[in-house]
Amino acid sequence: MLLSRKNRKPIKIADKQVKEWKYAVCGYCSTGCTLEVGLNAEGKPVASRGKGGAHVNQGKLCIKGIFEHELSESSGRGTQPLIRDKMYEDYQPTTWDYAFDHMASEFKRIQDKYGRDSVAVVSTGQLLTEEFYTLGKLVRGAIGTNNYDGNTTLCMASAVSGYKRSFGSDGPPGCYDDFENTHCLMAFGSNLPEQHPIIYWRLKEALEKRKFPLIVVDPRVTMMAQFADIHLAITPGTDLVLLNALAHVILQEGLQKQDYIDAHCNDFEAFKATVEKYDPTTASKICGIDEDMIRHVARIYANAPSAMSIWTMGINQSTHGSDGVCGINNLNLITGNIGIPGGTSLSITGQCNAMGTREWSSCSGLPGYRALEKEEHREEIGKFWGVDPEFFPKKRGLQQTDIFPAIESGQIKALWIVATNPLTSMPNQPRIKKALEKLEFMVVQDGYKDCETTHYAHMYLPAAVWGEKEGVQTNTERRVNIVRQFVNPPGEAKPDWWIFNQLAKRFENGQKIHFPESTSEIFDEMKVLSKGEKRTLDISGMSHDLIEQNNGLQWPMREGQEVGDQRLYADGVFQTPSGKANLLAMEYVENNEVPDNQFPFWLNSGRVVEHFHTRTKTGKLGNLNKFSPTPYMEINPDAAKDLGINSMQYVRLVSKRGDAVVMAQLTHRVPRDMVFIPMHYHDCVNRLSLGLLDPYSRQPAFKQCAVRIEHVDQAEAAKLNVERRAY
Ligand SMILES: Nc1nc2c(c(=O)[nH]1)N[C@H]1C(S)=C(S)[C@@H](COP(=O)(O)OP(=O)(O)OC[C@H]3O[C@@H](n4cnc5c(=O)[nH]c(N)nc54)[C@H](O)[C@@H]3O)O[C@H]1N2
Ligand SMILES: Nc1nc2c(c(=O)[nH]1)N[C@H]1C(S)=C(S)[C@@H](COP(=O)(O)OP(=O)(O)OC[C@H]3O[C@@H](n4cnc5c(=O)[nH]c(N)nc54)[C@H](O)[C@@H]3O)O[C@H]1N2
Ligand code: SF4
Ligand SMILES: [Mo]
Repeated sequence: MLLSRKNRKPIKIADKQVKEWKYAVCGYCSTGCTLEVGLNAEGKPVASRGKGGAHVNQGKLCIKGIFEHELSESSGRGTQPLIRDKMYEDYQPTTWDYAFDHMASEFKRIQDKYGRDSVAVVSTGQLLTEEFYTLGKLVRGAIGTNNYDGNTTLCMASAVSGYKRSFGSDGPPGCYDDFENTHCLMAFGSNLPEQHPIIYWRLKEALEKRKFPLIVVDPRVTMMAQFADIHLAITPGTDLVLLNALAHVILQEGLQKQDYIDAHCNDFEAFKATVEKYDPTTASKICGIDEDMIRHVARIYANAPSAMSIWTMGINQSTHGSDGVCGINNLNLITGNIGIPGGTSLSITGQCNAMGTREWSSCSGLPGYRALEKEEHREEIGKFWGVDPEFFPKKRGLQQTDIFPAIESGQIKALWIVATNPLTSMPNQPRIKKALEKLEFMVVQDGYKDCETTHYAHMYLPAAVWGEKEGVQTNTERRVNIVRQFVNPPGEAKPDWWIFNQLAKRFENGQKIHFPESTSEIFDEMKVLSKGEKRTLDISGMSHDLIEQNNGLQWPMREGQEVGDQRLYADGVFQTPSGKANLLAMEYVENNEVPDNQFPFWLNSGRVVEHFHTRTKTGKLGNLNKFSPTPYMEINPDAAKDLGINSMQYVRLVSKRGDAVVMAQLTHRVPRDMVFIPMHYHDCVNRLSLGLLDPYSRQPAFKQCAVRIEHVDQAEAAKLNVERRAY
């Protein structure tokens, strides 16, 4: 029955009774949306809203941001330090003092017995930048192990490596405003509408004002591909071939900016000789893209007054991830598209503070993009911290993906995991489990005590998470923004920086080095270290308060500047010894595990909009988890028909490493010879993945391996799914 207009009840949004709004930057992805969290009269977070006028998001948030305040009441949080003698025994509560004493004494015992590097530390892209700096100081300056890295090796390592090889330094050179200026955008293995929804919104806004071609390279028909003008459904793992072929066409047709190349690039001749071999006819047979389409795209890109490329995990997580990044940089260098409005190589970063760890954690060297390999940098930091520079190693140690094999081989005996969940997120999980069982001592420091990796530890340290501590994060466009504390951590959980400070006191050097007692003081210390005429990473013009007043500030921002620089390399001067960028000549080597008769499907993996990573957060929020609570795969309906698989039926996937049971979702998003599984579920995609490593970045090729599909008993599979999370 239709209600008359008079009787209609307007939709009423419940009044949340917000008494105060607190400033924060989102703690999920690297877009860096500014938001405000509403507190009620009791100080309880009851709402989140995008901050109007904030440069990045202008009042908008995606679904994760909208419900972010609900995290303050989520289950599974750790409230006191826990300890046990042996893996698999029950944990017992302990005091912070005992936990620190025990941890330091175990680390020292193991270091005395097996050498300093037998203790490994693996961190994250999700701490505050001040916390990263403090952890680096503790590990490099006091504990003194060289086997120190972060989960960014699973994520951004190829981008970092590629930037360093091409431009002499890390640091994304572009910004979101480039969308407003560009005349062509090419996106490689990046699904913005789901993974960076507000960056996508910025792109869409720009496209609505002024149309320009959008070209998407992805083997799946992602949401981004559906919005594209041209979708290049590339054969997995072959982006370098496409990139070399695009360069081939540009040089052959004389479309390059020769003046820019002559003035600002090294090694043009060697580069030219290599790409000469990648003619579109040959390339198309490898990368699966029609040869005329390759020519067409090359012409559009090179003829645009300005053109930009963005990329994310489809490039980085590959056996030639670093080469792929350099290939993108090559393309932009030869077309003169670096450092100009709308012309850039912009790596879309992953976690909320993946940039902060690259800049300040000392994982890959020393703070502020300094290198262990450079004597002057060791001297400078040694003097600044008050430690003997000889205490520092002279080159970088193992990365995360090499640390686990080193546990296997007995080289590493103790492991400290900070804010990452490798049992779910590392490739080849069966091998990771076996490695962890070999450790003499393992500590997990996480906001959630129920994260899967805790099952393998001897000690668990409860950390404060987003909104329970104060400090900065850097987003994809080098914008530093601040999270203010708006709620207290539960029970005895403590901010990570406080935990690092307390542990430092238990080490000889740690007693000599100054560890400030607040994050704003830590930030001031970083400012001093960032100063320098030639340094791109200069934050000396910023302060916590200025950052909030401006809704985030970009680096470099030197003392005296009102805001930071939007772009790097606008002057065409790069961070290499010659000041010129390197054009890199790179051959494609076929080295993936590819489908065969026994394992006929490509296994691709990635993300969906409602979940974040291993679901320690989003799996707990009904408003997000309800959209995809069950592990599933995308499979093409034609392939499903051949195998007799119906929609919503459970199947078993099998690879050479292991097996996983998932539900089938029939969709044309994937080609007939590929399945796609969201990475978010435990005991799922990474039981199958191989994770061959890129030779430069050591990043795993999560996106490529081979599987077969088998039928399973439906009732048994459903039961397994209920039990899966409770193990
Ligand atoms: N909702 C949500 N957002 C997130 C995250 C999250 O967990 N959830 N995580 C954040 C983090 S840490 C990251 S790193 C980013 C990741 O952001 P994205 O990289 O955009 O996300 P993915 O889904 O991992 O992978 C992107 C695409 O790479 C494609 N791909 C696979 N193989 C190839 C290939 O050989 N070549 C090309 N060109 N493409 C290929 C896949 O089909 C997939 O569509 O997202 C961030 N944002
Ligand atoms: N198959 C497959 N695997 C993948 C990927 C893929 O595309 N496919 N992507 C890879 C990528 S790009 C990434 S980035 C990784 C992510 O992999 P992980 O880093 O393992 O994922 P998270 O679930 O984000 O783990 C972060 C942990 O930190 C905790 N935490 C959050 N905030 C804080 C804090 O402030 N302090 C402390 N101490 N703890 C905190 C969370 O509770 C969580 O347990 O996964 C990788 N694995
Ligand atoms: S786009 Fe990223 S930063 Fe913005 S609200 Fe969503 S998860 Fe947070
Ligand atoms: Mo990531």
